[in-house]
Amino acid sequence: MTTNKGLAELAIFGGEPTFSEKLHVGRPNIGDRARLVERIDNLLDTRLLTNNGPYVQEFEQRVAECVGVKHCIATCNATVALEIVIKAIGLTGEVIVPSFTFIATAHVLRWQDITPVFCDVNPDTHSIDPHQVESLITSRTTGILGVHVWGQPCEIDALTELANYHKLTLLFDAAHAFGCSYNGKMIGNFGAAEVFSFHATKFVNTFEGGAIVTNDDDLALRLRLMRNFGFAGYDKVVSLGLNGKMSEISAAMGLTSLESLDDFTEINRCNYLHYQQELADIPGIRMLLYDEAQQCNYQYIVFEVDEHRTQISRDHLLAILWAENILARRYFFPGCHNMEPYFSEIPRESLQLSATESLVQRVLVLPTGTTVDQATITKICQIIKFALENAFEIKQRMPVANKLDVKTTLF
Ligand code: T4K
Repeated sequence: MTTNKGLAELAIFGGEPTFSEKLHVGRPNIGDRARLVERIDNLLDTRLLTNNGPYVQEFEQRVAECVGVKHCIATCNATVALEIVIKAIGLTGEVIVPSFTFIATAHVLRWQDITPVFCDVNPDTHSIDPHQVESLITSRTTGILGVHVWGQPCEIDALTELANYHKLTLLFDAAHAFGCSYNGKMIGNFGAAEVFSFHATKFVNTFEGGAIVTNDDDLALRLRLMRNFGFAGYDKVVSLGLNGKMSEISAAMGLTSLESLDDFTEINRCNYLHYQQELADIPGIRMLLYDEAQQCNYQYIVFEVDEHRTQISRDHLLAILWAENILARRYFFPGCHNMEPYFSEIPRESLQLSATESLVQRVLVLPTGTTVDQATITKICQIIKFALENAFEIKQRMPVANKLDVKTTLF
């Protein structure tokens, strides 16, 4: 697709898709395949498949070293990690969370009969707004669960001050933020504990996986017990617990992935810079910029589409991209408060989420990672530029964007 071609060549109007294979947001990075296979061979030979085996222990050690934290407790995924840490800390009543996050952040609270109290975000950074957090604190509030959305740290100092002043527990959902820093200190060292995700779609992955990191010795002990049914030895159960263990094959993938961490980050950074260069200075398109003075993993390429200036909506653009086999995503549409069970339970008038409501209509996340090269990014950006240059005619020819059916079949 070049910008001097006609509208009819857009796949949405019947042209050939620009890409013959689907381009995904979150296509997994693999790393050194031979090294992974070697590790898998070894675990098959030793028949140590799970239950805090040697790979899991080594993975925990490596993660703790990367982050500079005392304890890392690896888990089967970040959702279970959040559930365990919430239980271990004893949160109850109400916990303040952003609505602009993946649904897991809210569900882990509600799963334990804790009310997630949805807070708005700063429209510039997309992270929880500390001013509104303060206004949402009630006598039932026991904690604040901040989310380092896209790997951008929350306003940690302000949240820490608030939590200390009101004697609340501060936790961070750092699912996106492994390998990122705040004021020179690695994410993982803040609040009572932080939780990383190593899901397949994260730049460092363990197929499925997560980890809780903390500098609190007592908490770490309780977390370890709770991750393994509360077992403190054979036949000895000393606390409530569940099965939150990471398997050896996941840890083998994690170790292999960590060995390529610098390469993955550098590829993400180059892709980020390339998108930035291609789509700079386009009216109505804002790229979420990372603070390059900090360590960043650059794993999400996030744009906001301001329909008033571009003339076509984010959803029009999304449909155009999907037709070209570019499976851009509109994370975190429609916002947790608009998903069940929250949508039916929470009275609309009690919510003040104007920045969130606006963001869920504007955010567009584009593909990056090791499977995306710069030539691909150039083509993606050409389509976006072409769509914006021809916004008026495209809108005439397309059905109403919110009636467009974005297919859910991804493979
Ligand atoms: N907190 C936050 C803030 C989070 O963002 C998340 C997860 C969590 C907590 C919970 O973490 P975990 O319990 O998952 O560890 C994806 C991920 O599934 C999810 O982990 C992630 N956040 C969320 C932001 O994104 P989906 O529903 O978009 O995933 P899915 O299946 O559409 O995958 C994205 C694309 O990646 C697909 O188009 C295809 C491609 N893909 C995916 C997988 C799994 C592959 O090519 N191969 C694969 O194996 O949620």
